[in-house]
Amino acid sequence: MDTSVATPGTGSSFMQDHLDALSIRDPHQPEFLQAVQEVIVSLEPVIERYPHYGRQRVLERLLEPERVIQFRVPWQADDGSVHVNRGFRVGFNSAIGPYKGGLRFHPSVNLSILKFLAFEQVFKNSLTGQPIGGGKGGSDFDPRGRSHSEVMRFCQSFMTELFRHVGHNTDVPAGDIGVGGREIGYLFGQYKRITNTFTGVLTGRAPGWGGSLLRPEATGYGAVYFAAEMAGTQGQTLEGKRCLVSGSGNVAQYACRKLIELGGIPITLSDSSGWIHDPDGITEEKLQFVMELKNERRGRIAEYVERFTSATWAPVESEAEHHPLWCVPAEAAFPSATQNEINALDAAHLVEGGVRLVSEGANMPTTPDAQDTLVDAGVLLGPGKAANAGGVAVSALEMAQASQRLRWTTEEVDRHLKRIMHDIHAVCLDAAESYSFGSDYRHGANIAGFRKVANAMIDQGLV
Ligand code: NDP
Ligand code: 2IT
Repeated sequence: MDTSVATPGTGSSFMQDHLDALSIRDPHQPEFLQAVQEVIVSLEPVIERYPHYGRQRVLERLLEPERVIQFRVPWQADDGSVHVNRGFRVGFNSAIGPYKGGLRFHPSVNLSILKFLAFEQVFKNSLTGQPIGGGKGGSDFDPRGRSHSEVMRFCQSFMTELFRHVGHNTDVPAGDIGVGGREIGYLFGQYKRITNTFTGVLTGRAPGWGGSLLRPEATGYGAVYFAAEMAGTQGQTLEGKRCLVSGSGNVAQYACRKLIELGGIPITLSDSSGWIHDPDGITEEKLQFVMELKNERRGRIAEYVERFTSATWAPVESEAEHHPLWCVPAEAAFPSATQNEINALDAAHLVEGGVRLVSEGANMPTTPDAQDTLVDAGVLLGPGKAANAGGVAVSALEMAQASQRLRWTTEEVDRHLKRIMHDIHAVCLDAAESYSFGSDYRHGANIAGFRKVANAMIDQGLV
């Protein structure tokens, strides 16, 4: 099939031509197409300014993953029943370093979702300033309700195929939804056993066996540091600001902790069953309860209101037109659950409720029309590929520590994380301004992320 497209930079059909070509190739990958659309919309002026990008077809090459691996993952449940899941690893781009990105275990996982995540990761990783390419993987395995031994057997089976495709200089996976410290442990154990090596093949390891201090905290902390940078451009801080946080997993928990530390007031959390509103604010003590509930007992956020009577819980309908969490009046929002969790109606509610700043802890949590609603209303919007880059940035620091066989202190890692988030913010603003996109961080992140990868691809020839 000839999927070639018109020479870029030739007018307003630039984006449409690329999307049309891509939708012919991947008609059933809506999340991937959405992620691509969100990036291409920023790149036309870049390709006009640097025509060799067009001649070298850098964008067309960048839109095609370098490799996609799919495999069978058979495993046995505690009751003896046999199950088969799908495993994936997408190596999207290795121009600036080995593939780097998380593994997601969730029943919704498919190739479209992993390609969108891996594509985003290419730009995010470039923005961190660290030498890491972009990748993502995972499985449609649902860890919810599974025992520790079932999760262990699943992870072992998953790694029994994945091991031949990854490596500390080739592809370095980490966590994402449904994959935390427990899963990384089981995956690492199996990799070590099969390969007879102890290397930094995975990040998010426990500090006792090669992990970096502050890696669990890094994504949530980074999203709050990014928000503080955005607020700083208006001469403001996060102090006293009521903050809507969605999700109640890794990113949401540590976003809450850093908000509390900086004087912000997180007032909501959620999971896929419902959401809580605590108008008195989620304090460190309440957060400790949430962490024990979600990370140890693996319970539901509904239990929060049994313990803290100041709060209310409400269920969410998966087919609902909007999510009521985004109707709560507040000054800032940290979507930290999953993709497309804020639609245009939710965005209108955020604006009506007084939100002036949104920092995306999750990947692509805001639909494109919702983003436009926010930006048009003057809301400062930190896109996920910039705002949540702290997690992968500290993963890269974990790789550096593993190579050196050294361990940095919490203070050292935090200093690096703060600096990296500060730099990403500055680089995004600078790129947006130099292409006349004002202070629209979306364009800045896309352009700055793209330039570094595109230049590396050209330097390395047609590979
Ligand atoms: P966790 O698995 O720790 O937590 C995920 C949270 O989001 C849970 O509360 C979960 O609820 C909720 N959630 C997941 N899927 C859905 C859904 N389809 N609908 C509603 N709620 C949902 O994952 P993380 O906190 O690590 O990841 C959250 C987001 O942050 C993701 O978008 C991820 O890609 C992104 N991210 C994560 C990084 C990391 O370092 N972990 C780095 C950068 C981005 P339930 O328990 O009911 O499923
Ligand atoms: O989306 C992400 O950036 C992550 N899930 C973290 C990836 C990583 O390699 O730490």
